[in-house]
Amino acid sequence: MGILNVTPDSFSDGGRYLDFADAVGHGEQMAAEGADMIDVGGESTRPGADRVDAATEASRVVDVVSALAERGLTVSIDTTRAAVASAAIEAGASVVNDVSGGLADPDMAGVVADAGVRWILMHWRGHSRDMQRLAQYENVVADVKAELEDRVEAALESGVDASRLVIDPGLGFAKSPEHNWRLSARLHEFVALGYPVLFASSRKSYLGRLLADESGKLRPVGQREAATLATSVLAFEAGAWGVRVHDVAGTADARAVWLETKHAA
Ligand code: PMM
Repeated sequence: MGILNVTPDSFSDGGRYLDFADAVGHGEQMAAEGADMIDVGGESTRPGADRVDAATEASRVVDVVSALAERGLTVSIDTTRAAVASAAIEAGASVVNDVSGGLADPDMAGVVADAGVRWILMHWRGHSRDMQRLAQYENVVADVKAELEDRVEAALESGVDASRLVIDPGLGFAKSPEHNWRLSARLHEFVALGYPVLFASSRKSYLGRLLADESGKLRPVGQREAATLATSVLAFEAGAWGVRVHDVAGTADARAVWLETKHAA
């Protein structure tokens, strides 16, 4: 899954794809590099980010979704809002990537069920503004699994077909670096729940912290690519269904190496 943030303030690519032609061009490029789907987002979810209103969010994404879908690409819409998901589905999106796992908007389940689209349920405890204070767990793996299972249950009760669901442990969302590492190390336990698992580590700050210099300064966002690729290969090995990344070309190469090694075994 290639990331296309049509936002002024996302932590890695914020501001780069606000222009319509740049956004569509980048989506096409990621597809050519091997992305099976393009994840279009119009609201930054970076820790501490302020929210934008639904009309602004929808206006950023709808034309881009429609242009990519018209070109035959599979488009996912990264939103927690039912109205934005609905507009994007209308424009041709066939996947809803909901970082709130259906918690932020009570109407989301109905929109997804009616449209019959895929729904990525990410583990989430609150909006970006205050999520880091919610990073308190008894046992992070058990707690995140249980909370995700609750979201799956709620989705099924709302009439969403089980075959449409994908789960995601939500790295960086109400998680400390230690939580992210623990969840990554035990990703196979999420795979064992029986739903496809999406892993989304790309350029996140826990990688910047691991690779900080001697003074403690985080490795800059643009220099976290090799670390991201390493986490993606580990996720494939753990059985992940997909990875959500900025660098599609590098990920496709890393996946080819992983696949060839698997086949040679
Ligand atoms: N992370 C971000 C945005 N969307 N979606 C899913 N399913 N999982 C994630 O971990 C996730 C997401 C934030 O990263 P970005 O600013 O690079 O888009």
